Amino acid sequence: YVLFTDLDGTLLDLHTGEAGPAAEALRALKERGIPVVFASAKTRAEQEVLRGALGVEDPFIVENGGAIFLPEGYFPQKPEGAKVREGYWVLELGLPYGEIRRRLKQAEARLGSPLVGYGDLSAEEVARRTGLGLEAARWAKAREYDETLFLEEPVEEALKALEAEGLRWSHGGRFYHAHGPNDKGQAVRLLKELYQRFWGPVVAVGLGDSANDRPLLEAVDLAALVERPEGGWHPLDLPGLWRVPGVGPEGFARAASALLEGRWGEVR
Ligand code: 2M8
Ligand code: MG
Ligand code: MG
Repeated sequence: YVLFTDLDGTLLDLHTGEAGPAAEALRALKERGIPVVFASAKTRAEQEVLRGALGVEDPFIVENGGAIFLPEGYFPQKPEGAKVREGYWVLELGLPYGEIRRRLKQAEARLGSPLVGYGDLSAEEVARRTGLGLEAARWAKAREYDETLFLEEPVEEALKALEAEGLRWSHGGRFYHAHGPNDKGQAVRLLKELYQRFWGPVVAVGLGDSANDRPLLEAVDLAALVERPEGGWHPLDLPGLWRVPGVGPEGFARAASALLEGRWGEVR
């Protein structure tokens, strides 16, 4: 097994950012040699902090599939096309942040009203609008492949303006994101192929909570949604999808134990 998981609202409580019971589940998975791959809208900087705190040492997918970071030497050979950077092999699937920002400015001109993203705001302002602490807001602002936007409803015109500039968008549970042609699913598929090439056949397991997890859940062999804080599951429908009881990290922990105990999908 290789477990691919979303962070906010899945491994982490959507509001407090705490892993709670999921921290223990991560230890159990590690003990059994099951890699846990974070697949999130969060930046490399944000994920590095979490990896440190939670003792996770596997590859990770940043900014809605913008890039895959593999610790250098994780596989016996550097994957084709990977760049060596700061102790990582990096597979880039997205557009550079600077290019996204440039296209957003063009989309703004097309739209005739501002498209406000993290790059337009101070860390203090990002902290205020997201509820992140100031330091965490700085890590969230360290974007490389995706811009988080504060859009006001109705969003249709704004999203059309992004598309007209060749950008794609996703919704991360709280915010809209503008990015290149990437999504979490492409990154998951590519990384699964690498695991299979170097380790042999693997069963890919995926956990998520919201709309931007659809591509991830479609890319795996066993998919599950955890509950949302408002109760119930995101209205996603996929064949074989397991709707795990338990909000965020509670659901994560339950799904992880089920996997380890060979009773995946049994609790409803
Ligand atoms: C944004 O991502 C979340 C999902 O993970 C969202 O869109 O709801 C990103 O800016 C991320 O980097 C940041 O940590 C998070 C804070 O809530 O918001
Ligand atoms: Mg989420
Ligand atoms: Mg996410």
